Amino acid sequence: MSASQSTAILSVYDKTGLLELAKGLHAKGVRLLGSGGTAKMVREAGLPIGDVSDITKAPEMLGGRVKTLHPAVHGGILAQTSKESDRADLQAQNIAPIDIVVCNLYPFEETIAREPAPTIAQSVEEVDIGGVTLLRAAAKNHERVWILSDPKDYPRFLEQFDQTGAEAQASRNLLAVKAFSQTAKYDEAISNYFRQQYASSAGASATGVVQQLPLRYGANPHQKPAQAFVTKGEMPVKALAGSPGYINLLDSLNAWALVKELAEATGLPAAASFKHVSPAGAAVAVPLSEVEAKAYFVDDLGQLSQLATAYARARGADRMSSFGDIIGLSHVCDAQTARIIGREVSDGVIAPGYEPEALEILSKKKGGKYCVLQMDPNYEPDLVETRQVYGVSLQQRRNDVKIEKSLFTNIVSDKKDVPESALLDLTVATLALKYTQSNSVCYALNGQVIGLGAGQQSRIHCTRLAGSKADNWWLRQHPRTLSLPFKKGAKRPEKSNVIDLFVEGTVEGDDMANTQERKEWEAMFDSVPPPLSVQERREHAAKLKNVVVASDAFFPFPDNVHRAARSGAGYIAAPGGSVMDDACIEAANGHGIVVARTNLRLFHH
Ligand code: 93A
Repeated sequence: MSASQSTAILSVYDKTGLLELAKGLHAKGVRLLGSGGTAKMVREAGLPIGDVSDITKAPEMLGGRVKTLHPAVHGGILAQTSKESDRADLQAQNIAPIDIVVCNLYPFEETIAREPAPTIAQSVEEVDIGGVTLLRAAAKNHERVWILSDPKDYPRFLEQFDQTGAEAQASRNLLAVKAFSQTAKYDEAISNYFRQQYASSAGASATGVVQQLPLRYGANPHQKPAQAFVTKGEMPVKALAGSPGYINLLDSLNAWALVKELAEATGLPAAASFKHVSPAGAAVAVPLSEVEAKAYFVDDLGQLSQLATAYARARGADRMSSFGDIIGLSHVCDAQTARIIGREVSDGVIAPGYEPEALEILSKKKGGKYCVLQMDPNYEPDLVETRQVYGVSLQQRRNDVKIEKSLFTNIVSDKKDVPESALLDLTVATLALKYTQSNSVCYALNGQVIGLGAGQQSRIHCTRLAGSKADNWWLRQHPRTLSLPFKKGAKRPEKSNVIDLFVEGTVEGDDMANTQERKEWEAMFDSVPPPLSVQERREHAAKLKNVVVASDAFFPFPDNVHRAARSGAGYIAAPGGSVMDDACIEAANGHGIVVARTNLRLFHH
């Protein structure tokens, strides 16, 4: 071999394009060395190629487990030939530098996806060691070494190999990125496989290294398999009862984040009721009035614990939306909170712990299928979060911004006074938005969400939706709603539905007379109540005051402010930044509304 002759090591599982590449390299005077099968194929095509064992002086062994793992190979790849000491090391060991590495790996992912599933022993044999080492070593030394990890790159490489200087370096850099990404993806597939085999909650709890939570299915029942996992530390969520699905866990983790931050920001126990990855309600433990207790169906329970109060409020915000919710609790769940949960239709609960009696109550719910999740309260997520959409990874810094009272000090309206109660509500509303699918607008009062518009493409639609929910919430506290003459035995969800139709006025019109829906509605009463008149609605609406309205992005037009005012808005918090900011503030001034400009956008998806 001449001193200037380049050397390439070829070791590929996927032999696509191998012969064309070998021919091209040979034509450029490159010395070829190959591992067993690779060398055989090239040789049989009539091209000169040596065996890796020519330089290692050791045969492939252990049935192929050791082919290229040798200092003669890796010294040759890793040497920085610009360094005198490296050159001396190579010379002392009689090792020649290697300039090109061509490698792709055993098909681990394809193997484990096979039907019937391979045994663990069969999968183990597909874990490539030497190939990964070749890729990584060559990619590490990309200052000098070319690493070809994808047959698609061969033709272009044959042109690039003639490049020199910065141009060649730029090509090597990109090839290195590709190789690093390939080993990362390969290792991810391997760790994922073994995590599923060994580290699920059933198998690993004894060893204390549970990293995986099997999920019943993905977003839909046909999306199987599904799992949740962490790649470092332990899984922060444990299922004490039931088995969550994918959306259950999405709701649970968002609900936990929200209640944790609510409790931290306000110093009060907090609760949230989640559906489809947005809160239906969220609240902190502000004592309930008698009217609220009745409207929230908890007036039979007497004095409530703080946590039970927070949950009663969260659940009471929008009872229709909370049907089948995932509940988040900031503190250890007590028996009273569990009893309230026990009699509602719900899918699961996440809390930092459960008193024994509470756990007993919840574990019996839904015939034992109710999801009781325990969250590690000390868990801190990584600052960077990654997800995949349609095979593409998206990465961002987690939204770790803290929502505190100080966010609401930049008052831009004529009216300036923001009392403590409004500051609390602004905090609750803004934190709720942080965990609500955008666009979102939130109305809050008495430490709780009273109307939340989520996932709307238009802001005014969002403001209207949230406003109509707040109106509905308020009308549920109308004396006539509170005293609806339900027939005996009406169930809680049935009552919620009937009340909803009553306050919305849905079944009143002449066109509804004699309809099936109207008949079913009437059948729920001992005596059918007359509808709420326009006058009654107006008088009641006028009593709703001091409502806080927060928006996850600026209001583009004053119509939002006018709509908020119709549902008793006294305070608005929004980031600002619209060309219409001044017009919006003007509108707020007209209604006597205080506006806090937060300069903080809170989109969430
Ligand atoms: O079992 S291994 O991890 N041990 C090794 O030392 C080794 N070196 C290369 N597998 C090893 N390889 C892999 O062999 C390569 O990644 C490539 O996928 C395959 C090529 O084998 P052959 O040339 O015998 O077809």
